[in-house]
Amino acid sequence: MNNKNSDLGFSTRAIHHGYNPQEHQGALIPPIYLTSTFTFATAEYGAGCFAGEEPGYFYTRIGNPTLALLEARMATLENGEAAVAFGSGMGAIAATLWTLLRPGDEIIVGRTLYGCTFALLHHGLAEFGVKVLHVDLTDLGELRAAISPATRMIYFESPANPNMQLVDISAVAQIARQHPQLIVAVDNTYCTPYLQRPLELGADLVLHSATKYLSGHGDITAGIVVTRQALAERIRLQGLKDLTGAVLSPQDAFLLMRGLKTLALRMERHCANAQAIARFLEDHPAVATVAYPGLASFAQHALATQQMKLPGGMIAFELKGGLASGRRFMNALGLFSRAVSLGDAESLAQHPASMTHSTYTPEERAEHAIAEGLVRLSAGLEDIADLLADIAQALDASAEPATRPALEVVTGTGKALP
Ligand code: 4LM
Repeated sequence: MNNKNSDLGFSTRAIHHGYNPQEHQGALIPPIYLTSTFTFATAEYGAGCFAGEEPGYFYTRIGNPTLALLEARMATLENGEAAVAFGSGMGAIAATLWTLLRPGDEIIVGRTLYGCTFALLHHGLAEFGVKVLHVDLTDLGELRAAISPATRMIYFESPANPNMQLVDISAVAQIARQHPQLIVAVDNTYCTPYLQRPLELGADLVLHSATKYLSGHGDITAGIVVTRQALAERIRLQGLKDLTGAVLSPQDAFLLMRGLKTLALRMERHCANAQAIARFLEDHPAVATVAYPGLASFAQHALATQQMKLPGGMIAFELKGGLASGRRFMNALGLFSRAVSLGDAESLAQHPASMTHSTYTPEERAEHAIAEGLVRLSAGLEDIADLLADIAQALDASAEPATRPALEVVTGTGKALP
């Protein structure tokens, strides 16, 4: 198989890129290099490796052939020069920010971010002298006004976790181009490169929690950064090697590559299921709001169509009965699991204000557009009729007991699993 970033299609590269069985005893599946260290033929060669003068592996925290194959595949799928793998999404984010920011620097971030990213910025970097500025990136005038000579990075999620707000990646990148010191970093976890490729839209760096759709089976934690070669090397040698040590295990890199092979197929199904669920919720009388980029009613539907291949597998919605109804809805689910994380084969439901975004204070959630009653769904790969039936019965059970139809069973338990 040709190892170059060629004209081959997305899935072909996800399955074959960077691997030639004939170089590995004919093994169809790449071997796992399950080793923490590598031997040196001579002391001089080992010294050369450490000095960066010899090619070759010397310690898995810095590099490993299994991790290198995963990194090559992620780089080609995001259409970037190089990638660095990490033991979690937070490992990737922390290593990148600690490498690229110094005391006195400023970072502009989107209005809404995943809870632990928010905590890293405000309880980590800010306490080490980095100024964190939240900007509504849908207002490009506000962005222009916020950039100062000390700004080093613009960092955001699109769609944002959990409220689904989008950012026009091309527009932000165009503004950033006028400031050569600026790096535009996009957390592409919700989309994966199958739905959205920020580097092609002008961003400098893409990050992922590969725990989610990329691996796709809820059995590992992993993270990835894709960017230019020189920047990737800096992040590897500082952020990964020295500042966090957040290395991915070769076994988990293998599972992640196994997940990548079916990424396109899975994303198509996640998106189709989410679209059907969003439509169902929108038409239901108990539902107050639904945020899903594939709905015509979604405020940024046009932008979604422009920069995303499909609208994704995540939905945020609120019930008319607010938080109390949301809790009853969640407790009544039978097929959906009550769990954080996303992008698994299993459909998941969680409550951001008390779970993934409990790192924000209630006042901060209000300021950052995270409603207390918001429920987040990750549409899995199950049959859509079963998912809709589960949601329908849980919505019925979410009504206040006094307002439920008289003959309805009040236990509110979900559909039992076999
Ligand atoms: C969750 N999310 O939302 P690790 N970036 C984004 C994320 O959603 C996450 C991370 C980074 C959730 C986890 C419990 C947009 C995580 C962090 O969990 O460190 O792989 O990724 O449910």
